[in-house]
Amino acid sequence: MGSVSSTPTPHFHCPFHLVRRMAPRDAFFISTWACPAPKAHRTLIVRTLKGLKDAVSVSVASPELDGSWEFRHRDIPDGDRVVPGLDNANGRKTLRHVYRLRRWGYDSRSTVSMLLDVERKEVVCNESYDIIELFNLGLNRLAKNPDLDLSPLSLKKKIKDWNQIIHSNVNNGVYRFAQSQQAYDSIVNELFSTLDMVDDHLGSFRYLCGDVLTLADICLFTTLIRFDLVYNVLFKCTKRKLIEYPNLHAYMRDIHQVAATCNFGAIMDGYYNILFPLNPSSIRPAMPSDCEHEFLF
Ligand SMILES: N[C@@H](CCC(=O)N[C@@H](CS)C(=O)NCC(=O)O)C(=O)O
Repeated sequence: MGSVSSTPTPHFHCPFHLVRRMAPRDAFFISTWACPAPKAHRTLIVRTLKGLKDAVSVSVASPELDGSWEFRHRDIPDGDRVVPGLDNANGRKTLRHVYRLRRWGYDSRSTVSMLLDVERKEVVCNESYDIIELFNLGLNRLAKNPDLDLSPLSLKKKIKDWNQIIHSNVNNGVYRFAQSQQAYDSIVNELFSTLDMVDDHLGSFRYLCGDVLTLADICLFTTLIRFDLVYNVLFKCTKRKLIEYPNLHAYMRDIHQVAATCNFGAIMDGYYNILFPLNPSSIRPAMPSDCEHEFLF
């Protein structure tokens, strides 16, 4: 993660009907760079909401300057939230080593999130959206909240439509910049006109698809929560701050209270220390007080 690169293609998709059959207790281990990485963060939120903490253990890898992920302790107060640490499930030093545990080896990019079947030493999935769908319904017999459905059949179409908009214009939008002034200008406009549109929408609805929280909200939330802390400053998403959007900001606070899995220290440490070309000094900027963590509760 030494630089901002294109979204890697996942190699392991998981049709969850298949995984469900092979899911014995405690067989899962999800390895993820939890807080700095927005896509990995989704999986932690759904794991928490579904009550899968006992069934799915987590090891959090730290990003390194050479783009690899390492399991090592970083001095970040956890405030009861997931922070980078050791790989307790396999005792490996890097995520690449964990990928290579599989019988057939692995030579592609070692991305987070990754779900490993610890017993069989097999990578089950490394596509975050597949993992959250799996956690939502595929592991219900292990979940403490089996009745919670974040992707009900009646809302599937709406969720898909929102995901499409959010994925390209917002979630990936904040990363697609910096090739040229012209590219930057058009991306910035796309990003902010989408945020304007969502802010308007949230003036009439609590969540994207109406009054229930869905996977689409979780995918939007993990970008929003990083917006003022990181993207606004580091990625030059400067047209507006998120706190200037009244509905979006209230929505973000609302979801944050339901799914408090963020560690702001780990988010800032990850981006400002590691994205070298964008922040050569590694200096972490001071935030206005209403962007601080405590303010969100
Ligand atoms: N399609 C994947 C993309 C995951 C992804 O882009 N992971 C990034 C961090 S957010 C990563 O691990 N990058 C390391 C690399 O590309 O080598 C998903 O959503 O799970």
